[in-house]
Amino acid sequence: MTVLPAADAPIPIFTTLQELYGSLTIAAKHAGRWDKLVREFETKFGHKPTYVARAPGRVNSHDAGEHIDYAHFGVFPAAIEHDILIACAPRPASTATAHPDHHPPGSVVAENLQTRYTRQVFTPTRRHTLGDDVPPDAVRVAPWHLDIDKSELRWESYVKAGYYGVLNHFFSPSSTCPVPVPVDILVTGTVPPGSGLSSSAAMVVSSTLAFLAANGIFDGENAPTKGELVNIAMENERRVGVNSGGMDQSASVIALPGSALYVSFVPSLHAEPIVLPRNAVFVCANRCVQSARIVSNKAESAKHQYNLRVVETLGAARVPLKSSQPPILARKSGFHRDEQDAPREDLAQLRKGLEDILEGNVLDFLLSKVEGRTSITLEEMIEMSGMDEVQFREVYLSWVDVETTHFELYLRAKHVFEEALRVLQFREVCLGGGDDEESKLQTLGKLMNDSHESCNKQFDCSHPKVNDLVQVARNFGEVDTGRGKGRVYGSRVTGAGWGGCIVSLVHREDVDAFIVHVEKGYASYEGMSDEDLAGWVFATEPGMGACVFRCTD
Ligand code: NG1
Repeated sequence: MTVLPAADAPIPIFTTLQELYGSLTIAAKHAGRWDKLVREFETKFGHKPTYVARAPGRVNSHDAGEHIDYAHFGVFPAAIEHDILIACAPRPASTATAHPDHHPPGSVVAENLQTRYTRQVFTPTRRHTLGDDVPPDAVRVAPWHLDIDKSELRWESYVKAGYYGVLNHFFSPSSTCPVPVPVDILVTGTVPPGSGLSSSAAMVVSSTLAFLAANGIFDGENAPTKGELVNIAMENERRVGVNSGGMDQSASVIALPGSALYVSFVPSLHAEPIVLPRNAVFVCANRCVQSARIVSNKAESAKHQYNLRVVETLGAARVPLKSSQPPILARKSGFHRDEQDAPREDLAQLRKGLEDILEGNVLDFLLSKVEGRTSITLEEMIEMSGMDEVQFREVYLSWVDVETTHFELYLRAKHVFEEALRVLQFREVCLGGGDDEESKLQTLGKLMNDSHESCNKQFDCSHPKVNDLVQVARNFGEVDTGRGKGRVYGSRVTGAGWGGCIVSLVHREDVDAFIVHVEKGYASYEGMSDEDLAGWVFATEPGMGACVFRCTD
């Protein structure tokens, strides 16, 4: 039997929850939500769903690899059990009378099980970008368009973002699919929004899958592979204003139960499932405030947080080009290009290159010439880049909204290279057969702690409250569990940061005690019900990536 590389495998289609979750126990835990979703769909729309699309959130795992995916360095995420489910079906002509105005081809009626999210109805149109005198044919073949309101965070924007890619990839005039069908969808989810656990990618991936399924694309030859779905989902996510890397989409789509994924982006997307040490359990704890990236990509904070880091990181990669520094600094962009025949990245060479950079004084080039500060002004950055201002603005600033007087290239680059090296070390420890389990866990924990220090001090993407939570988690190492000192090996912020979740590496036998310790020790959890706490602090095993469930009677 030929084993397909993980990214080339087809999107799985299941008809039982046990197969889907890979475990009867987990399936039983979730069966109630699935039943409710299917029942509510019928109540709301008057017909049954044909498919449920599922996409999980992500923890960056097990763990090093924060803020390096958009610089095209490999990352090490895993999918979590928390997921977004979207029940969907083509709207039968017989129910058109229920929605008389909403039955044109491709129209969508979108509902959410959370009552605070209201029903949304929208229809894509073809939008040309030519002048006023447009021949009718030009409109017919123009790209599909959906209005996405980027001025505020709206739940349906993620649904529309997923649909956008389906329309433009599968319903182009040259494609074999004629016109999109009208679709009804119902959304529910358990990924806490804005927590660094990738709720946005899970929404976009599941929406993409739902529209593919409702349009019968899984029934034909056009069904995308997992890798293709990642690329479509990444493009889709950019429609909501985030120029993110591909880590979240890769984990959400390609993940396999029991493994984390080493995802590399150069020369093209490649995912390698890697089994973690047997006793390694990762526990997420939420600082109870949403991550800045999520609430902000269109609003204030992204301008001086996530999006600014993207510009600083790309700028740091660009600047040394002028001074003919090692080509490793010039990571190839656009990893989604299909370069299947290109040789895989040589990780030993990459590691050696990173070590050389970090040991030498290559990065000093990025330091400010002004005594006492490391950051540089825009003018200085343009000057160092060797580009003229118009060119520089076009390449680095025209597509992103940033607000700053200074750019911190040196510290950001140092974080990126050190973090990229930690990911390779993390991967090697997991793969290495030699060491005993305990010393493996200790090494992984140290890498996580180092990663947190770097996120906090060099990348400036932590938060005082997140640091408090990390400290509470690490203090478990001083607690007597009755079996000796608590075995927490490392703790760090996960995801974009500036709030959100931390993730801790804990010995399997100590997980329950660790959770109690964190729940009691972190001041913001005081007075919360057990049910709420269960949503804020939870252990997670690497879970299954996105899939489609075919509903049968
Ligand atoms: P979260 O915080 O889960 O949204 C974001 C980016 C990732 C990656 C991390 C930082 C999105 C969808 N995801 O993750 O690509 O850059 O931050 O490592 O924006």
